[in-house]
Amino acid sequence: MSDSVLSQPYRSAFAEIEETARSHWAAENVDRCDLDSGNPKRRYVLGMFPYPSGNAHMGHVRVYTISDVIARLSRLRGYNVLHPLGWDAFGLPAENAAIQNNVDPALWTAENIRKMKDEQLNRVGFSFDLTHEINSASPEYYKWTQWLFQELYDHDLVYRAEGWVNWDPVDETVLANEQVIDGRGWRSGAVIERRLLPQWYIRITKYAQALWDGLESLRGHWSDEAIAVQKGWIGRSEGVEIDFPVEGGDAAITVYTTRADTLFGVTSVTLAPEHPLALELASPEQKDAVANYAEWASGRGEVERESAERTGVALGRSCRNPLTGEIVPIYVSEYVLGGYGSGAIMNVPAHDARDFSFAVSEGLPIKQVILPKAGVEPAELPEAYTDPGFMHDSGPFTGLRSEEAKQKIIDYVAEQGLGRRKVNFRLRDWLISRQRFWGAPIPMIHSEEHGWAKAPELPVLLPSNPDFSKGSGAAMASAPGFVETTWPGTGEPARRETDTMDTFMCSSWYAWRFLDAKNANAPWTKEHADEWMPIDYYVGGLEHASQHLIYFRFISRFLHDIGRTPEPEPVRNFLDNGMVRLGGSKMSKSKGNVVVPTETIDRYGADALRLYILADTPLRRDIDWNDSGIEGKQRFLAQIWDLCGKLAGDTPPTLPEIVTGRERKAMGELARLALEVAADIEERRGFHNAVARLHGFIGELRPLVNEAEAGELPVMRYVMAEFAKVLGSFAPHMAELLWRNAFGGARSIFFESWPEPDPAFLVKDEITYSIQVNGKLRGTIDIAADAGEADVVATARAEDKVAPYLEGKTERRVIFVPKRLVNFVV
Ligand code: ANZ
Repeated sequence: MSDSVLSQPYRSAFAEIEETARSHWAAENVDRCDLDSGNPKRRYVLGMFPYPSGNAHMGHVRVYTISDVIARLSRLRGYNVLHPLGWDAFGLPAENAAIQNNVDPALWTAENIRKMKDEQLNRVGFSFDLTHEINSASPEYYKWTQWLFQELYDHDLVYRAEGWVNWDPVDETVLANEQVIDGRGWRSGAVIERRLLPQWYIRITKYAQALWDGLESLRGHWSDEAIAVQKGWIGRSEGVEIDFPVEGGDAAITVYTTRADTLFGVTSVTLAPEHPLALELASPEQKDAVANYAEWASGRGEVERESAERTGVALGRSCRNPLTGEIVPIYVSEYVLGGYGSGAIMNVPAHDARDFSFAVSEGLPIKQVILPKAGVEPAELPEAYTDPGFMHDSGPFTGLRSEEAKQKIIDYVAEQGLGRRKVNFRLRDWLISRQRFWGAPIPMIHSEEHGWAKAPELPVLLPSNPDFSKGSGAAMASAPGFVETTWPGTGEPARRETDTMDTFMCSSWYAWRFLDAKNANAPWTKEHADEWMPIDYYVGGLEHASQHLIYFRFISRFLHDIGRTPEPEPVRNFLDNGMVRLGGSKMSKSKGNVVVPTETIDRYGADALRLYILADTPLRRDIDWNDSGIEGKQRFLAQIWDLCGKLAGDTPPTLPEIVTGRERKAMGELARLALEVAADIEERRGFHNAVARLHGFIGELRPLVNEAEAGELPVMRYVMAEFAKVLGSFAPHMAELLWRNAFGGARSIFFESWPEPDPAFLVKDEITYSIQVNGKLRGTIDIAADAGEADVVATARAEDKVAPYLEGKTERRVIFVPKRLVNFVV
C-alpha cells in the first residue's frame, strides 16, 4: 500500500484499496469466529449455500451482500457472529460435466469451488470465516448425511415402496413431484414420463400438521409470501368424508369433500382410475373399458392428469346420496387422484369448475344448490358458480347462507353416521432415491434372505474414478467392489443399494454442520446447537421456500424430537431477496444477458457493486440492472474518499467538547445515522433505506466539513471516523482504508464498536419560535431546543424585526409558550 493512496482520486485507487483491505483482514483474522468464545451475544447469519457451478453470479452477490451487511454490523454491535460458507456440491451438473468431459465429478467440483471461492466471491469482500467451510460432497460431510438417513430409518421415518415415479428422460433420473414444473423436469425441461420403480421414501407426511402449525410462530419473521408458499406445499384442508352406498351390493364409496354445503347438488360420483373399487364395481359390460382407461391414466403425471381435457368412463353402476337418497352414476376419471383424500369425489358440476366441464363432456345434469342471492330462481349457468351464497333446493337447509349450511350439514352427517370430519394434506412423502452417481450413497444393504439393513459402517464411500460409459446409474453398479458386501454378523453375501440421495437431503441439515464443521466423531455437538440454533438471519430466494425450506423445517423438527437441537424451527428470520435481472428478464447464459460480477468489480470496485445491489430496491423486489446506477455509487464513494482525505491525521480521533451549532448538528446526524441504520438492518429489512441514509448523511456533512472553522475540525474528524464504522458494513474495503489511513487506526476497523453517540444529540437541536407583540406576529427566531425561557425571551426581544415594536414601550407582560411562541404585551 502506497502512503499516497489517500491523495489519489478514488477512481484510480479503488482496485488497490480493495486488495489492500483484504490483505489486512486476512493478516488480522478479522472474520474469525470462535464458536466457544463465551460471548453470550451470538448471531448466526447464513446465506443459502451455493451450488459450485464454477461461476458466481449476481444472485450470489445479492444474497451474500445482504448476509455480509448483517454479519459485519452485528460484529460491530458486539455479537460473536457465525457467518460461514459451504458448498452444496452434489448434483446433476457435476455428473453431466463429468460424463461429457470424462473427468471424475469430484475433481470438476473441487476446481469449481476453487474458482468461485478464490477468484470470484473473495473479491466481493464477504466476511466468511472459512475455517468452518463445508462441502456436502466430501466423505467427511456425507458420512453424516448417511447417519441422518439411518437415524430417520431407526425412527420409522424411512420406508421402501414401489411407486410410480416421475422419470426425466433427458437427465435419466427420478424427480420429486415438486421438481416437475408444468409437466417438465425442473432442470432439463424435458417432458416427464411415468415409470414404476422401487424407491426409498421419507415419511415427511407424519410431520405435516406440525409443519403447518409451526408456520404461526414464523409470522412477522418470514414474509407473508414465504409462509403462503409453505402453506401451499403442505396444503392442509379441512373437510368431511361421506359414504355413498353402492346400489346392489354392500360396498360404499367414501368421497372426500371440503364442500358439504353442495351435497344436494351431487349428480355423479367419480373414482380415481387406481381406486381399488374401480374394477371391482365395474359392470361386466364396462370392465374392459375401465381396465383400459385405468392403465392408460396411471402412466400419466399428476400435473398432466389435472390439467388435461376431462375424460372418463362410466362403471355401469350407481350409488346413493346418503343425505338425499338420490341415485347417481359412478365414473372413473383421471382428474381424481389416487393419492389424495379418499381417491373418490362427489361431482357437483354447478359449483366446481372441473366437475362442470366433466359434466358437460359426459352429458351429466348440472344442479344448482347455491345462488348468489336468496329467494330468486336460478338462471342457466355458463360456468361453475364457486362463491358462497344462499342455499337453494337443499331440503331443510334451503335459504341458509352456504357457510352456515356447511357446518350444519357436516354436523348432521356426523351425527347420523353418514360420514366423519377429516383433515387432508397435499404434502406427499419425500421420495429421496436418485438413480445417479454424484450423490450421497444410500447407506443400506440387501440380502435375498434377510431383506434390508443399515450399512454397518459409515461412510459408504462413493467409488472414485467412475466409469460413465454405460450411463449414470450403471456407474455405481459397475464400480469394482462397491456392490458386493456381506451381511453383518453372518458374513453371507449381500448387496449395497446403488441409489444415491436427493441433494435436498444434503441441504436439509447443513446449518448444523457449520457448528462443528471439522468434527470427525459427531455431526455436531449438542452444546453448539443449543448455543447457536436457530439461525438468526437466513438469506435466500423465495424459489427455495417450497422444497428446501420444507425439508429443512422437517429435519429440524425431527432433530428437535430426538433432542439434538433446541427449537423445532431452524430459522428465526428468513430474508427472501428478489432476483437481479437485466432488461427485465432473468440473467442467463443462454440468453446472453449476464453481468459478470468480477468484470463489474474490475470496472467499478466491489464496494460500488455492494452499495448498488443494496440501494433503491427493497429486499424482496427484483433489481433491474443498470450501469448508471453503479456509476453513481462509485461517485458517491469518491465523495466520501475526498471528504475524509481533508480530515486525515495520524492518531485516532477522540471526542472533543461540542460547542458550536455546527458541531452539534454533525453529532446529531451521526447519532441518527447510527440508530436508524442499525434498526433498518436488524429490524426492518430496509437495506435500501440504510444506503439512502448514508447518502443523506454525506449530503449533510459535506457542507459542515467544508464550512467548518479550524476549531471545529476535530469534531468533524471524529464524526467522519465514526461514520466509517457505519459505512464498513456496506463498503468494507473503503471503510478499512479510511480507518487506517485517514483516522489513524492501528488495526482493522472491524474490531471497533458501532457508534453510540449521546442520544441527547438526537433531540432536534433548534426550534422556531413565533414572536408576537400585542398578539401580532412580528418575527420568528431559531434557537437551541434546550434553551430556557429567559434565553428565548432575551433573544426574541433582540430580534431585528421585533425590536422596533418594543422600543420606547413599557413591557407589561410576557406570555411564553414553550417550543411555540413569545408574546410581548406592551
Ligand atoms: C365436492 C365439491 C363441490 C368440491 C364443490 C369442491 C367444490 P382441497 O381443498 O384441495 O382439499 N377432491 C377430493 N379428493 C380429490 C382427489 N383425490 N382428486 C381430485 N380432487 C379431489 O380440495 C378438496 C376438493 O377437491 C373436494 O371437495 C373434492 O371436490 C376435490 F363445489 O367435493 B369437492
